[in-house]
Amino acid sequence: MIKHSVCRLCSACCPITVEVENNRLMSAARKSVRPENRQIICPKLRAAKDIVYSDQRLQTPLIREEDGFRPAGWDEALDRVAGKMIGCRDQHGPQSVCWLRGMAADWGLPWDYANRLMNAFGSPNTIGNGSICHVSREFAHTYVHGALALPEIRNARCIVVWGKNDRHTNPGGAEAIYEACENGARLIVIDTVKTALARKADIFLQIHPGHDGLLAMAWIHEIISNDLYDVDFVKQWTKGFDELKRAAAAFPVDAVASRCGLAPELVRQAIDLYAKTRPACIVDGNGLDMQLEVYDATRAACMLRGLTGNIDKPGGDCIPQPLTLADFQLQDRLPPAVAPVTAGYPLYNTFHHNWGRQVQSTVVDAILDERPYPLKMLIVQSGNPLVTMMDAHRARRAFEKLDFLVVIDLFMTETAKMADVILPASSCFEKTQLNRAYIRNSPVMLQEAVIPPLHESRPDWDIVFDLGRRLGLTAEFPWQTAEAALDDQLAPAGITVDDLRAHPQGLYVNQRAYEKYKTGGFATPSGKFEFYSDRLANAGMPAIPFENGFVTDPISFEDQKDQYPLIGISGARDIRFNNSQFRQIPSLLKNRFGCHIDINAEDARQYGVENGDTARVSTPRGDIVMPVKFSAVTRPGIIRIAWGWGDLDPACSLNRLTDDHRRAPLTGTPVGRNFHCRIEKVEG
Ligand SMILES: Nc1nc2c(c(=O)[nH]1)N[C@H]1C(S)=C(S)[C@@H](COP(=O)(O)OP(=O)(O)OC[C@H]3O[C@@H](n4cnc5c(=O)[nH]c(N)nc54)[C@H](O)[C@@H]3O)O[C@H]1N2
Ligand SMILES: Nc1nc2c(c(=O)[nH]1)N[C@H]1C(S)=C(S)[C@@H](COP(=O)(O)OP(=O)(O)OC[C@H]3O[C@@H](n4cnc5c(=O)[nH]c(N)nc54)[C@H](O)[C@@H]3O)O[C@H]1N2
Ligand code: SF4
Ligand SMILES: [Mo]
Repeated sequence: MIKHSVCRLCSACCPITVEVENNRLMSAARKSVRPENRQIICPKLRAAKDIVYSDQRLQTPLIREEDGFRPAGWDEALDRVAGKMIGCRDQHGPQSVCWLRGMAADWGLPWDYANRLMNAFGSPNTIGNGSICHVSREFAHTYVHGALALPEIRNARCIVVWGKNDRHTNPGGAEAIYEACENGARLIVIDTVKTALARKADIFLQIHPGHDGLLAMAWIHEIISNDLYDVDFVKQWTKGFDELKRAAAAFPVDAVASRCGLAPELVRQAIDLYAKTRPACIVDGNGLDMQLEVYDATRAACMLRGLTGNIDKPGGDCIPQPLTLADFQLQDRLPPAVAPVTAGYPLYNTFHHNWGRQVQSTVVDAILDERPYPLKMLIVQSGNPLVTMMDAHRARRAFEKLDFLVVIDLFMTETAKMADVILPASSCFEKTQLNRAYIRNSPVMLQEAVIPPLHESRPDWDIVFDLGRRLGLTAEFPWQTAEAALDDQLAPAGITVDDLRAHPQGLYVNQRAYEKYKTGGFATPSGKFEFYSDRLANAGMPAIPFENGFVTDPISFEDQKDQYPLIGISGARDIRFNNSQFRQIPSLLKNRFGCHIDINAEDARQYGVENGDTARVSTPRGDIVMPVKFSAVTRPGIIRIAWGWGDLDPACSLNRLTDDHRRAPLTGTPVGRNFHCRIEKVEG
């Protein structure tokens, strides 16, 4: 039987068909509008069966004893967790218990469940990892044009891909780019690495890492000073043009290009192409997210959409039409006196009333340094922070200091190994939920349970609801099925799970509309496209990006570059894996292919390493050991290091090198992606 669903093996959330026989998943395929021979194959999805039926999956709850883990039943395991939560609350206050979510939790409808549980329990500390993922960028979009804009790539005539590598991270997006280019669209890629997309680009700006904010301001300046902007749109629909013009004047192309390692002429060509081709869209990505200047850099890039009038136009950057949903979080149940541990980072507490608090680094601060107060118990759901957080050694020290650690996962990760209780979660093919990607815009598509939960595993919603009831919150968690909860959440949108099931290709709740600002304005305080933000100014933050200039050292450990002369960049994301996941799947692991350091032959000569050698890379935080491979993907002076390998081999765990100390003041984003380092050959 063929079933329709959405894949959540990674955050791309692709629509898929799944072949099921006798409740067994046989195969799965991504739906694509491209002819079969031009589709991008996703190896993760192709390995769905290997992942789901892996003998490495956690099968029962596990409880730690003196001599290791023993299998336990759900009643015992959940009662143990609930008992510890209540014990911690009695002894240290409810805020000492923290729920930490990773990216596999999705930011969709289930997002509210853990918040609901923790708010009713009394702790403000339901924390996500958005400060290093896309959420700071989403804040920037929201402050400028009211919502995260969705580029309508297929209809664009010019596409700017800025710090995003869809060929490996979002095959549907990459296919749209290829299709648009085949139909004559022009492609500009801004990346530190010569990616597959960069090789296809009409113009490739191989930018020095961490300097994108400078470049965006130079684009703004050049577009304004050459009168390439959309005068009507700017006059009618924007706020703060004169202030922006003044601030951007400090970023002339020649000076900026030199700091970014780019030829000024090439930068001018790119600006000219973008500004003179309509419609044009900007596809921004995680290359911008893990930077010190993430917020202002992405804000500046967003402003280009308004300057050129490409916002909310067909083939431009469209404002989504999200579903109206019931708020499930029970925020009013929180005692107001206790601030969350993220309180020091203003945007993550003030931005969005039910979506903030995503500075996971503050969890480590609170455990280790007891600031602003100690956290004693952590429940980690859908994340593997000991591999994926910056400064892995520091994160480990924090986890060692905890009184009690619970991990909800499918596999025995480096994080799960430290747990007191492990709860086995069902995979994305075994649970029904509605992802963030589909509450944001139509068509709305349901992620369906296509097979029943394997072994003793349970879907995350079921684990949270059951735990809630064991904490005495029976009225708050009345639902016995995912569908019952989803229907209550969807009620204000006027749709039900059954409606979604009746539309496996997607349900249009809102018919696609453009230039919606003409009737409703932008969802900003002024209703305008905001170059200037009163909201930020009132909070004492830069109202215009970089109005106080650009930092001189956006790369970690720049002050120690005498000892650490190279720049390491953390990547690449490999289409076979998702962050730290899937190295235990032999059909994807392929003899560790991809676990290497890309180094330029020139640098290799200078530092005495040969192709195929094993090398040690070190920073002030730690070191890793990996094979080196000669490649021309980076410029001399920059090496690219594979990441996410820490479960397979802790010696290859890239985040042993990264820094969690220096962070963006507004968003708490650590400057982890780019760092100074050194390399040396390991003998023998
Ligand atoms: N150096 C470096 N560090 C980075 C990044 C980088 O580029 N470089 N990227 C950063 C980014 S953007 C992110 S989002 C983070 C990601 O960091 P994490 O959120 O830690 O992501 P994953 O490594 O994907 O871990 C997800 C875990 O959830 C489990 N899991 C999968 N599906 C489910 C499920 O349905 N339920 C439950 N309960 N568990 C499930 C998986 O087995 C896995 O252990 O890493 C960040 N860290
Ligand atoms: N296969 C696979 N898919 C994934 C993931 C995965 O690990 N594997 N992870 C998922 C997650 S959590 C996320 S957040 C998304 C992220 O997906 P993307 O947004 O595509 O992010 P990345 O691939 O990390 O980085 C994008 C590009 O930024 C470049 N870059 C690095 N530093 C800089 C810089 O300073 N400036 C510029 N301009 N570019 C820079 C990198 O070289 C890379 O080509 O992918 C998701 N999908
Ligand atoms: S890219 Fe692959 S793993 Fe990610 S959602 Fe799409 S099909 Fe699934
Ligand atoms: Mo992410």
